Amino acid sequence: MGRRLIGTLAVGAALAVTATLTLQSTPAGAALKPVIDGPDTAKRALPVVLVPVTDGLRGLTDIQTLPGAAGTLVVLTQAGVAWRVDALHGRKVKIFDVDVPTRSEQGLLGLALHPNYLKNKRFFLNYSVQTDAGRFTRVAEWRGDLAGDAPPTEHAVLLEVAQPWPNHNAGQLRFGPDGMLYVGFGDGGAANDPQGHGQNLQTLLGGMLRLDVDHPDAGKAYGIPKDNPFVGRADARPELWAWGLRNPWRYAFAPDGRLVVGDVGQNAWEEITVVGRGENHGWNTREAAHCFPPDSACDAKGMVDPIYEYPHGPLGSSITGGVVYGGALLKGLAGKYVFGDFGSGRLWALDLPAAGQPAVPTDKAWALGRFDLQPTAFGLDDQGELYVGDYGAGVLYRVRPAP
Ligand SMILES: [Ca+2]
Repeated sequence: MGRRLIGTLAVGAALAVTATLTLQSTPAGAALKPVIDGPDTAKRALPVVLVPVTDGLRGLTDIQTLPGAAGTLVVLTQAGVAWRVDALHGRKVKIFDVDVPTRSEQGLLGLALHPNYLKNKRFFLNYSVQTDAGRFTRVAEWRGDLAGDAPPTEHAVLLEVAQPWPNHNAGQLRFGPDGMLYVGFGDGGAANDPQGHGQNLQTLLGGMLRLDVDHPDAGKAYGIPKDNPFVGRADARPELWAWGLRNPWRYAFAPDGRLVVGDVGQNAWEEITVVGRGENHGWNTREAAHCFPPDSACDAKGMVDPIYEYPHGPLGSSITGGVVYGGALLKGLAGKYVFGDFGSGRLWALDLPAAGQPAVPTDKAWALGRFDLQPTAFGLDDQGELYVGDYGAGVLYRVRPAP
């Protein structure tokens, strides 16, 4: 790619515009074309192509917008490297790395910039730690300029939560429109939630936490927001905002402020759920909108069902939650929630139901295509344009309309 640009530029400055177009339309490999097949043929289609931006990102785990520089992203890999990617030119620079275990779903899993990052250079990381004492999820505040040359450093540890197994660590971090940091935890791992963390309010596992990183409580690196639902209750952790989650691997806030979570299912159902204050999202009594185990007569009283679900099978086996599209290139996707499945490589878009409306039937999503892809993360650049990361091949793709 670089050789091609240099070669074209060498012909003369008059070709510089051509060279730029060539660079943007044919980076690092051929675009992936959509296949709409199987159960997706019953859906409305919005086919897209995936144009490679850059490769060398094997084990890609997170894609975040870096404000202040057009088309710039921060991309994480499971092995612990944070890359700065110039998506307009397909270039990437290693910013820093973290020494992490990578067995199963352990690793460097999520990054969130403080809402005032451009001024205070504070950001937050979610990564795995393994010591003689066991496995942990660490959420830590880091400080430094992600656009600069000096590597940032860890400033304070907010949380270090024991993880009984190496899977179901969740890993996303997001600031809400309320300025609070939302930290999702899986159920601790193995299968079927053997220790019952999902329905236990005294553990952070299986929960969505809400932390105030600007007003720390005495002796802590974060504060408990006074309006968290379990403040003052002896039988529940005050960090919890919601519970009953299995593995909220990826989640994001919609422009209307709702927290939209892709909660990975067990053996039968994948789900998208809107997580609100004090809500019980069902696991391990419910798998999406169904009793768990499937032959049980579960009591779902007080539990919140997902807004969307799909069964395991040709559609997939492991949801990767996405983002609400906010760009200009993909006109059909405006305002839609874009997500995918890690197992099938299918991408979809959903019109989020109005607040308070019930689950959307499975045929109401839009099919974007099936690709040779293991999607682990979706991201938006500063223009709201959409990217998706391939875990296995380590390629970052820009999503474009199909010709
Ligand atoms: Ca659920």
